[in-house]
Amino acid sequence: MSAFPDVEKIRYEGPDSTNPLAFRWYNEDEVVEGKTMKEHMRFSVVYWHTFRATGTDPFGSETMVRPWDDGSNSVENAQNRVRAAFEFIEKLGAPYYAFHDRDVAPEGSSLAESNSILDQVVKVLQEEQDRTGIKLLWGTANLFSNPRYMHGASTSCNADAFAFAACQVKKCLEVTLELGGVNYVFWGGREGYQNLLNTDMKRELDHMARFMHLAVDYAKEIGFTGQFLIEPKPKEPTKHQYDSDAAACINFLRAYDLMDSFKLNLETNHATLAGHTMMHELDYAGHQGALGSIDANTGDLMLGWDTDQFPTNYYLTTECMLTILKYGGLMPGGVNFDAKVRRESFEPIDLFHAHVGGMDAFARGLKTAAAIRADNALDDFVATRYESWDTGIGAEIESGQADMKSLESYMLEKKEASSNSSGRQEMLEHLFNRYLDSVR
Ligand code: XLS
Ligand code: NI
Ligand code: NI
Repeated sequence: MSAFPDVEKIRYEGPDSTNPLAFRWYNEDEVVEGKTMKEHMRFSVVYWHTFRATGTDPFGSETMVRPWDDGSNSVENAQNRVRAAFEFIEKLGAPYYAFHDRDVAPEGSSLAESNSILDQVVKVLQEEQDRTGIKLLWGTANLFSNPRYMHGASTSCNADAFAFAACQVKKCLEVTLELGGVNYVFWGGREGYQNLLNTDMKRELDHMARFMHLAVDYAKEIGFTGQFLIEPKPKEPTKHQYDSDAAACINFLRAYDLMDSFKLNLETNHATLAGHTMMHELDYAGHQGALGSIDANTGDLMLGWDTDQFPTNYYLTTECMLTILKYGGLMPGGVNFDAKVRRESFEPIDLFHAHVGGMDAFARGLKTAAAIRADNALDDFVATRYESWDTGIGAEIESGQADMKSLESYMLEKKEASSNSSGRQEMLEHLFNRYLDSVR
């Protein structure tokens, strides 16, 4: 039985198409900077929002109409849902998907039962992967929904919560390996605090690092060679999450000797909550050699929480792709739509509208970014802006030849620093718009 009987495979029809269920920009075989769009973007659909979100909010109940889902926690329903999910992803033409253990399979009444339920669903995930060629971008364990994690998982004051979470990660790593997943993500949903009066922050951070080391060691033991990723987010559900932004994560990874094993999975709405732009987070991770993957979405600047909306803003997607290209792309990550349709967009077809719009926005962002790069439109300006560092005193400072005394003699002789040149921000913003206008 088809879950989406009225939808055909989404096709590329070019920029002049007025068909809302066609791509105007995402042409998977089109080559940009030597790679196809499909290889650049590695689009991925998330299981949790797209197949598990019911439309509840703190003030209202379910709104989503999902005819393939009987709403029960049975294994059979979970297995049928997998078939509906793969029909959706295949018709959309996304090559990847991502899941939490608890979104694909319901939790049982004990660890053993939960593991066995997960195995029964993984069997169908494997069948559907084989049937369609769709691959797993990443797996992750849900270490935040169950009440046992109310104080955190690896950072809980309750050592048993840590132990249970470790078992969940162990199992989820095994399953991710079995399904050929290319990454494994840690998003520290409750790894933080609500109040420092009851919190031993140092001890919690030490425990979180221990947890990550256990995962890295176990991955080696079972032969999982996928990339480990941490996903920064500053708050929600906790007041403060330890993985608050790219810089905080990288500091944590360095301090606990985990830099070699981890990269970052950056999410746009999380960047916004941290008071940064996504471009900032991407550049920070990029220049630290830690750019892994992205959770593509967008927030609402009027609202202070993770609204997880689909990205449609070309300015944003161009900034993202400009920075991703700058650092050589997202291998082995991808553009993962950690985004959900609004609770008012309750029909199954809205899932297609949302993803088609997001994929197109990113594809156009890629083309615009590539056009800017082809002309060196920003790079040349930036190179000239910093040219005082290429020779003379600048080069001496960069190479470590200068010291305080040599700098003093230099400036005593020169008397005053050379004059500055304009940053030309407004000119560059206008130039950026010109590329947004002209891309076809
Ligand atoms: C929540 C996070 C979550 C992670 C996966 O805000 O974005 O969905 O991506 O655990
Ligand atoms: Ni996310
Ligand atoms: Ni999020």
